Amino acid sequence: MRIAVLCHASAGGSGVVATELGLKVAQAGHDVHFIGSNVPFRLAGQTGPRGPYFHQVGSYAYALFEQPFPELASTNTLVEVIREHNVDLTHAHYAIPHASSAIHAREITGSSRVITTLHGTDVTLVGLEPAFQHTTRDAIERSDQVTAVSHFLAQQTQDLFGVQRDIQVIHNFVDTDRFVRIHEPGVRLRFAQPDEAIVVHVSNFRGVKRTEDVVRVFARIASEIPARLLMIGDGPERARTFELAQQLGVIGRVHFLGSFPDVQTILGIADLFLLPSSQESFGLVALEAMSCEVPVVASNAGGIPEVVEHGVTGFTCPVGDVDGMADAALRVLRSEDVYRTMGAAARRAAVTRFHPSLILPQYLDAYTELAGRA
Ligand code: GMT
Repeated sequence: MRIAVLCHASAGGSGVVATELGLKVAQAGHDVHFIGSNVPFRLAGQTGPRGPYFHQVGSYAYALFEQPFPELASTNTLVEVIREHNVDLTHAHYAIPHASSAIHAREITGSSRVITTLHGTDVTLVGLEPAFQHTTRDAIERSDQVTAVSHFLAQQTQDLFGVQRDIQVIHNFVDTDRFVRIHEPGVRLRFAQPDEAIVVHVSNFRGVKRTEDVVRVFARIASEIPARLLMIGDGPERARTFELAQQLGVIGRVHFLGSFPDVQTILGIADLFLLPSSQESFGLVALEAMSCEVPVVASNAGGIPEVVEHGVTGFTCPVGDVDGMADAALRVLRSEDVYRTMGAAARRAAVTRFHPSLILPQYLDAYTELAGRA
């Protein structure tokens, strides 16, 4: 099959899923064409003359207009790719703007079916804004097939937009060969003394990630046991979060490491992963931590409980329950037994429920079915 992929290039879960899926589909022998204004975060260095391919969307600014028209440019590039490469279907990650562009390109070309994967932000945050409500609903309704990354998100989409159509739930997956425990002691020693616990958070530091809660939970942990917090990522809340770490007197134990794609290099040495988000349709990074045998303490927002099993692979608490999360974290970090049992259960869940071999066929079946439609 020949598949076009539209996704966001920035460091966010949807771009990661689109990239990891596209790479696996390409490995399975299909032609995959990524289309975007920039190479997606985790795709850098992986495209080539035998695919997967990357086609850059042109940009055009004209003095008369306040803004360029990026969605039209993206649709235009997609039309070119569909025609030049006989694309069978377009996989749009996000209802807006990508599914809208893909539907527009389908209308122009009269070919290339559209499969849309909803990731959360497109539905529960941006898509709900009055400025985008009609276009989001239209994109969901007129896609040929729609998938959502959790049962929670599928239900939310139906409830919030009154959408009647079928939404297939396909959970995200993790590459369990790449996301593994790192056993060399030297790697841990770069960040922590042997007696210190390593707590990790990874996100794009948007308000919904509640990164200040991460620091508050950590401050309580650090007041009781030796520990370090490694903060990976960057975004609008970074400065405020840094300031809070200073105010709480833990800044010497908190390391802001910035944003980078190979997060397994840090997750592989973590003892605990924190994800206190106020909204999360799935929580891909929690799954990546679990694959590295790391217990997760998270909020019970959205689809997180479909990933983190309370009391088994970690603990989930109500959003904002800093004390509850700190107590849960200390329960894990104080007991070698709890830590090892939960870490092993986390890895087992990643392998038995979210392995690519379980998830990839679901997408390939959906692709085959769509490509076969007249
Ligand atoms: O929240 C993020 O980090 C970015 C966001 C995105 O849209 O790229 O992630 C969403 O998609 C991920 C992959 O499916 C999910 O794991 C995240 O839970 C989801 N974020 C939200 O729902 C807020």
